[in-house]
Amino acid sequence: DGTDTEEIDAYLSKKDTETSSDVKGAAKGKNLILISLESTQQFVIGKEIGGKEVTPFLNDLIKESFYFPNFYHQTAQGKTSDAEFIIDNSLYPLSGGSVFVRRPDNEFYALPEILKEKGYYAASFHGNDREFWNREVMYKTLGYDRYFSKRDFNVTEQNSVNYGLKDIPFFQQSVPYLEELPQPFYAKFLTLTNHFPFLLNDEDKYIPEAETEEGVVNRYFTTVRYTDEALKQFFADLKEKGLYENSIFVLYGDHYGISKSYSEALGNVLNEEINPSRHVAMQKVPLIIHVPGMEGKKIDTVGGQIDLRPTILSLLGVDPEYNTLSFGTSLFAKDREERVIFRDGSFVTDKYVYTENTCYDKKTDEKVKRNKCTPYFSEVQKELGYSDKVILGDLLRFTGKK
Ligand code: GP9
Ligand code: MN
Repeated sequence: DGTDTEEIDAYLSKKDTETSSDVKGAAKGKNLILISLESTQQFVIGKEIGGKEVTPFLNDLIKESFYFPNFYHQTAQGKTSDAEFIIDNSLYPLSGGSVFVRRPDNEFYALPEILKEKGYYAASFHGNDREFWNREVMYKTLGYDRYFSKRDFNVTEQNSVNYGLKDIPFFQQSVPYLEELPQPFYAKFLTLTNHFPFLLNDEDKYIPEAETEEGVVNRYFTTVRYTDEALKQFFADLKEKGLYENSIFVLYGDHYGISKSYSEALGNVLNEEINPSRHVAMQKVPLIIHVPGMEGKKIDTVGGQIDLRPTILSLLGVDPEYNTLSFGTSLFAKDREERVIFRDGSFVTDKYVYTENTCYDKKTDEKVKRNKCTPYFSEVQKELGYSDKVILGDLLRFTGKK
């Protein structure tokens, strides 16, 4: 009810660090192109397999982009849909199921709705069936004007693999649609090829597979490499069509691709032993924000998907008052609290990692006394609890700006 809203508002207002950013409004009025990189974890960046780069295009793009090497996914059972939900709403996912499936009738005040107030058009692109993750319904709730899904693309047996349309034809076929959108637009692209169990036709393998005892781990790097190629072609197409200069690009990994059960094989490829603290580090996903014309910069701040909406709004120069009931803070803000909270109550700070009821030193990954982590406990629980209240109590009915 209203009391909850006030209490949560009061808590969240203490987080606002917007004023200290120096890129605020740097991309005002530009198109926003968001690219969700299916199952892409940060360890592929700069990595080589058989002497070949796994992400040659991204490695180059990073040099001319804001790059956040300490950025984590925060998804739970809703996987891709959780990532979409977190980013558009700056709320945590639920601990069970997907908000897309469980709460499509809620009132939200999501990124598409916010940007539409600034004259934007919002569309999502994805080569799978439109009902998957209840997107067809939830996208309307979140304010998307148009969903380009499988039925909008030419999908054949030849140009698909695993869940659907391969990433290269997906981007190729999307460009003509993108050209027709009213500008400025917010366009979201969900890649698909790098999905478990990472299947690929031979002609799409640009690098050899890794050599461990787990096929899943071995194939993972080749499918990531394929998506990298798709991105390269997409950027080239956008430049040719004149859509590049007027746009900013936000590329992020949606969640892990290699689950805990493959830790041993993954550890072999990465030359390390993956203890619980390192397993948390494996939840880092790439975050690349590319603003044509702006110089590249590595930003080390610890953050997560929940911080993306305020980060994007800041860059686009949208007044923070539109960032209603937001649990994140702009990654560009200099005085932000460095912390990321996971759905299961694990968390990472600038110094510590807390997971499986154990506190670790982040630098050494060694166990440390529990009392190093206890000061964060109540805040972590409070934050997850408040976010749940917003979703389960449908609190944006009372507070969303319309
Ligand atoms: C399917 C795509 C992948 O449409 O979102 O689903 P995931 O299993 O990663 O949530
Ligand atoms: Mn996914």
